[in-house]
Amino acid sequence: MNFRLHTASYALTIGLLTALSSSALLAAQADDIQVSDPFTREMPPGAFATASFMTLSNQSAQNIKLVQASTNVAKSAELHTHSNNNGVMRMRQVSFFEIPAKGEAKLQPSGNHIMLISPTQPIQAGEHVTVTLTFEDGSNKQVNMPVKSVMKQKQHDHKHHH
Ligand SMILES: [Cu+2]
Repeated sequence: MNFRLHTASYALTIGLLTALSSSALLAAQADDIQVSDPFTREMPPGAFATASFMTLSNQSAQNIKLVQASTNVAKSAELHTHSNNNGVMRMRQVSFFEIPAKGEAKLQPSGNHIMLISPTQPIQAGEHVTVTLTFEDGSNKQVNMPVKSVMKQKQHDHKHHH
């Protein structure tokens, strides 16, 4: 072993440690979130908004907040929750959905959902739309999802307020 080789292996070790620690520090929240069963509800004729649903699973040991959403098929997207006031379902905008560490958050009809507002094109069953999720650290996740017809939801939609 000569001195030069020692120096090289030392530098390599330091380099590996640096790479490992910086990748751990820079791990994006979007990479810790897995999305399953995403879908967007078909928009009835004349409607000005529809909603997207999915299950978000957090693989990490930290709670992660979903703070924003956007889509390629509507002017804006908002995070909404539902509350039941004496039998009347009402929606309101919230600033985040929290996905618990090693847990999941379900976005589902009559619960939390992503509201797609002012669609820029018809959103019909059989099509696909993309919803981009933004997490607290600024990292993004694009979710491609089918549009499904959910006629049973129609009655419920009439009680939505925007
Ligand atoms: Cu809504």
